[in-house]
Amino acid sequence: MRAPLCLAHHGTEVRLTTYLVTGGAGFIGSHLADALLAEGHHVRVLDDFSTGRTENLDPRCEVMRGDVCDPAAVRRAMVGASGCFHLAAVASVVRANEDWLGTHRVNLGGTITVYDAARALGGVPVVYASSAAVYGNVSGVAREDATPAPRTAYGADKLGSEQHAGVGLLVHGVASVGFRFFNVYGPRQDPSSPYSGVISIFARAIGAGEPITLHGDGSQTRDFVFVADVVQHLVAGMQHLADRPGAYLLNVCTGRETSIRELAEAIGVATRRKPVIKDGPARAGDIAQSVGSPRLATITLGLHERTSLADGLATLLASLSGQRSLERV
Ligand code: NAD
Ligand code: UD2
Repeated sequence: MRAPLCLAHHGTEVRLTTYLVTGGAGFIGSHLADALLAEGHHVRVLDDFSTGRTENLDPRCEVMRGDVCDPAAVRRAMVGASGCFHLAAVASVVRANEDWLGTHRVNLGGTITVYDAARALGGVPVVYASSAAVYGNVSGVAREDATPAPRTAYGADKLGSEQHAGVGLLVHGVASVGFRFFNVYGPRQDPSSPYSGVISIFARAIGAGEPITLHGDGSQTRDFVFVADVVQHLVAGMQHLADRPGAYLLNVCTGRETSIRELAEAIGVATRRKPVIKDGPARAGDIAQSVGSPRLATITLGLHERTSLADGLATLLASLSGQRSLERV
């Protein structure tokens, strides 16, 4: 399938760049699709809509409903693409612990299916989502040269994705950037799912005057990174591969850690509602501290700015109130 044409104003043929986004109907993938469209690219989405939603997608996206574990579907979706952003996964630690084999099939099997299609099509560059879960319990700031020690099936599959990406370059010449996302938040993260991020759960509940539950004493910390910053890293990563092909691993984080109790207070301030807090048991295997170093990504990709938690929360809450006002219509 050749890239679609657009005719420049002086009538010469200009070929649009096509990018494949697996998981493009999801929280992060749909924001990436929006950014690629805004840059004038053609976006092809491969998604099975298991957690992704049609309403997340700009109608200009070309949508292929399919399973990332299906080699023929992935090959069809990747033909003619200048690059592949691979975000499709079961993005839940809890679900990976509950359905070990099923989530492994998607999170590692699906990822290798993507790499293998990239190989078969002559070396399509791949930018893929890994996770801070590969670090496990790191005391202090997590840097990319730390020894990975995943504590969940989810983290182990993300680490496997990184190791197969390295093989992909060595054996097959497939260039890649793996991004270790820390805790991503922003509009379209589905608060209704028990697997959703704590910020989307707290923002919806506090905004609605409903109680929130602090797991444990709320002292556990996270590095919360706004979805727009994640998209900026993904786009810059693909550009970097065009300039300097290789196999890279980079954190996507802010370098700032926030406790869950501080988070609840910050959302209370932003919503001008005092959070109603219930204490709950600590989550089994919960990570006590998670904060990353953004230094290597900054140096490699030249990305210096990260959205502050206050600014990110303000944007998220504005989008939620916008949704509520639409719902009232
Ligand atoms: P999401 O659930 O919103 O997006 C995942 C998308 O993949 C969905 O659209 C889903 O329908 C699709 N999908 C799932 N299984 C599929 C399959 N077999 N075939 C085709 N499509 C399939 O989650 P998200 O938060 O946007 O996560 C995107 C990526 O980022 C995932 O790889 C996730 O592991 C990773 N990640 C997310 C976070 C976070 O904080 N949200 C943190 C670390 C890593
Ligand atoms: C996130 C990702 C996970 C994986 C991991 C890597 C999500 C939803 N999960 O898991 O996919 O990448 O990072 O480190 O993005 N909490 C409460 N009350 C609630 C909900 C959560 O106290 O109602 C606590 C929870 O116990 C944890 C913290 O908030 O200590 C963050 O929880 P999370 O589910 O948002 O994300 P996390 O870090 O467990």
